[in-house]
Amino acid sequence: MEIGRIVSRKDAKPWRLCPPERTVSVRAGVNPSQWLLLIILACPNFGNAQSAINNVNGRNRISLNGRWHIIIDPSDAGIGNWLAVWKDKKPTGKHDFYEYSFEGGPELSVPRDFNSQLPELTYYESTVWYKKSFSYTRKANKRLFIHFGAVNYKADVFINSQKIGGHEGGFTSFDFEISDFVKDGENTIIVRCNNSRVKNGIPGLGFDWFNYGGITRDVNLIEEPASFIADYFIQLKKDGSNKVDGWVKISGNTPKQQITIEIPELGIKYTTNSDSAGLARLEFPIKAKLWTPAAPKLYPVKISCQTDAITEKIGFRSIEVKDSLILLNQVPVFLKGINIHEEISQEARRAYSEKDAIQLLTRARELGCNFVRLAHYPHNEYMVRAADSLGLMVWSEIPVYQGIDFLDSTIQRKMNVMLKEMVNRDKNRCSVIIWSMANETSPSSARTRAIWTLADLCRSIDSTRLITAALYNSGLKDSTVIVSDSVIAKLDIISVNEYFGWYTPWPCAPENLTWKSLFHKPLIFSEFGAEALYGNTFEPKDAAGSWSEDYQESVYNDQLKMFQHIPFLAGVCPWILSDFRSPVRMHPVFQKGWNRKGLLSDGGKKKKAWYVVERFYKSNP
Ligand code: GCB
Repeated sequence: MEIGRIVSRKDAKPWRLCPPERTVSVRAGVNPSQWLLLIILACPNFGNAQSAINNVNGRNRISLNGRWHIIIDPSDAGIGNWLAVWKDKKPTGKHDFYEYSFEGGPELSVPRDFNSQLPELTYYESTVWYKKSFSYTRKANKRLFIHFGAVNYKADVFINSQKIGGHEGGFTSFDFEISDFVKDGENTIIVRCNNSRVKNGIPGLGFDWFNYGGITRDVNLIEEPASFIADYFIQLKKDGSNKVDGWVKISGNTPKQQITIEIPELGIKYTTNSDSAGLARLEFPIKAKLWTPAAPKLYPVKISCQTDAITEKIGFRSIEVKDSLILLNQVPVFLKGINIHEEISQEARRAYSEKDAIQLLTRARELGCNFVRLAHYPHNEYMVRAADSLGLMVWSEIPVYQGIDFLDSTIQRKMNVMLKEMVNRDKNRCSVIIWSMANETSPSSARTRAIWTLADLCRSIDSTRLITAALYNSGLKDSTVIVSDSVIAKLDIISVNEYFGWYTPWPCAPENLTWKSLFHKPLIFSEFGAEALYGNTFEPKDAAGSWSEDYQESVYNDQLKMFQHIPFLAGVCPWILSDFRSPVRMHPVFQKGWNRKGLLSDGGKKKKAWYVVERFYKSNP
């Protein structure tokens, strides 16, 4: 199965497939790059990609969360025709038996990773089959979709024993129209989830986090009218003109409709018309209270057409770079950040709920942050929605991580799909200010070409945000670091992961280390830090590279000394909020399968370095 690819049967209604008859004619006042955007968005299935329905919780939905029957299938035998687990056959007599059964076996909670639910699945990386039944009554003029928040890493979905599609990629949402597959009465959904590492997967074979598998996010049925508001983009333009720029997309048999956008608190009622492709462009002035971390104002916005209406809260802000400054609403802002993995360390599991999201982001606020980097993959939608309302700017990233083979011919298309899936879901979240294309990719011409392609694609579908990629810290000569990676040419922000004091010894006193850049752009330290086992007194302070809290604290103090001397520094982002599980961290005393660079321990306790960061953030408004 290729990443993000719909394998809908011929007779399905793949509403996101770009109909062959769809043509886009050039209208006056729309420039070529805007048309590229419209074409991409009018055909969300562009490049075989699948873009999921967004604002799921704002739609008419039936949750399929809860207990699901499972079959653990380590050798992935159930997919073959001999066993054919998706057929869910039941024996009819003594000589008619099947060597599997969902009934009588274990159950798991959905959403939630499978590894943390059963001891035998702790380090499991292969197939688990999931099954759930639901009853449904078909309705005239209604369409039904099944939507998955995420399945790590590959999913194959069967309704009533018929395959309806598949998806590759563990951190983005996807859906299928199942109107023609459901029947009145009881229906069965079976999902084959496989979290095996894949050489040409994204991420690839090696990564420094726990490979939690399964149906890790919400599952919903979504019922829509025959023609419905499939998608929309409503954000403030970048240029400080206080104009909303965007579009609305209708899916269905009455694509030409009058579309209305209402923002009652601002007295706005804007109308426009969609074209024969169901697409309407919007542009209108707005006098809103702009969203900031200190005052994260969100407005209820209603989007309606003759056949459908949908509401959600949207904030308005602009984000730009000017020389080496990042400007939020035209005012320079310093990003006081923290990296976060999507994990509840105290329970050694993937975060999956709104409560989890609020717990993680509340700790970031407590630290004094105005910014979070959601590492290293798109997090649950609850995170970005909570960031909107809690007032945290967000960096969102696709898992193009370290060992990706940019020479592999399938990689670019997979990355493009994943990027579009990430942007599609969160494009209306004002908290998201940065899209990151990658983390720590070794410089090569293939890699630079690939990231530039991603950056161009990203700009063509969202011109309102900033683009970056976290880079290795290279270019150290004596006591000077020269930032020179050519990939930066197409990025808005230079982001460097540096581990002076941990992986790299300080070449001189931190305050004497000079940073120079070949680019006139803002710099963020997207990672820095050191490991410490909470409460560790085993290693004295003076033992170099020790795992003590004191050593970690001293690394942070040294980093602050270095920051003072970098005029183009626009933000910092320590690695990381909390200790996190990572099987590659094998030190038997200090790590035991955990990366210990957290400012918080796996039990949620503050280490000494926490206070260094907190003081720095809170004393620098
Ligand atoms: C990095 C990676 C991050 C690792 C971290 C570490 O540079 O981006 O994924 O977890 O270093 O702790 O080594």
